Amino acid sequence: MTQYHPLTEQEAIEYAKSIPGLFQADAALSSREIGDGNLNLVFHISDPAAGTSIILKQALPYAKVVGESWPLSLDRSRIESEALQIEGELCPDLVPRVYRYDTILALTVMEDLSDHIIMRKGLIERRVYPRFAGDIGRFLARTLFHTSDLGMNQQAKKLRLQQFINPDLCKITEDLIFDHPYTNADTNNFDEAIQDEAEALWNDQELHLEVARLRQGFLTNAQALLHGDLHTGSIFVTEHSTKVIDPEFAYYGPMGFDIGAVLANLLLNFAGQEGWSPDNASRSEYRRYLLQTVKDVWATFEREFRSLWNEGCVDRISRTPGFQDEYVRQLLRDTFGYAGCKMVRRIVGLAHVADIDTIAEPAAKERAQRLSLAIGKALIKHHRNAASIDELIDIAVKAAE
Ligand code: SR1
Ligand code: MG
Repeated sequence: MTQYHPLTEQEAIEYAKSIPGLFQADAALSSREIGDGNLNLVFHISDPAAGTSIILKQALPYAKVVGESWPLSLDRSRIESEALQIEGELCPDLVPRVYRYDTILALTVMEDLSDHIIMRKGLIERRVYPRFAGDIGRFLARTLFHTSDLGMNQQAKKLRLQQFINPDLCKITEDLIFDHPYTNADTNNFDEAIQDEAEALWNDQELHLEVARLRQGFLTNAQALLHGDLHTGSIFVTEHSTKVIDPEFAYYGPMGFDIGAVLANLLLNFAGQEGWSPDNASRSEYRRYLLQTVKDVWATFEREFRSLWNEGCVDRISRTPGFQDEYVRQLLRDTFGYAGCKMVRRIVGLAHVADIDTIAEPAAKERAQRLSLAIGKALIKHHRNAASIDELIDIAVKAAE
């Protein structure tokens, strides 16, 4: 196929068959478009007789969630496949295998992870993932360290930065996370019941100042190659395995943005526990699990990041005693701030999360929304003074009391 166009399910089969080694030539393949995200087509192609399958992900030239009025560059597909490749070199067990990238069709063919479940869904079902904190902490430490000036040659890093210039997707984040929730923007989307909360966000100058500082970091701090959208819908899990998918928002930005995304989404589920019903496992027990996971993610990240630094920092002057402690302290502060921004946007902004939106009882949903905003705002306001991950736990626990 020589020209870009969105594939049909049948064309996806023909495409899959044209790739040598994936399926038998005479296999009777079936194809389903299963994309439920905001931006892309996702085809699940399987050979039921052989029990084999693959995923074919194709970018659309606009944001699917809004429509053709919001054009988006197809280059994000290249960015996603190249980010997956780098992540795969650094953490082979934590990302799907990529079989092919097609520049013209803006399409990536990759491993099918249907034996896993999207983590957000798992958390909504109140499942427990014993490997998750260790795996994601290691993923964060390795991908962020090795793509930064600490872990790679600084001239090579500048060239890599060039490879990941991602203006359209950064613009989505700049608007939907760092701007629109703090003004009466058309894209905002919130329940009438929390109109008072939205207006409070629009008028809180102290909050705006902190968000402006965090936004500035997102715009200018090219610290490491980020995943860029590391929420629990971008992570597949089982009890024994963790796989990070969807790095189409990848760009060079502040490390705390990725770490904060993971923690924010655990905390959104924490807030969503307001939708608890007596036939589920105890709400407080599950909340303890979530908060312990938050602590373990940070602890693993910090331990692994420091050990990578101690064993392999490529920058002589960065090895000066005291600099590592200062650097990690700043990462913690950024993590608090970006986690807060990511919580606020999921309640009043364009794109929400199922952890909150699927709560059936309106009063419980409203409580969960208010709790998310309370935690998010407190994290943003406190972020420049953050000194320990325990403070984040305290903020969540106190807000839920
Ligand atoms: C228009 S895209 C909305 C959101 O979906 C993605 O997952 C990102 O989080 C983006 O902000
Ligand atoms: Mg995505």
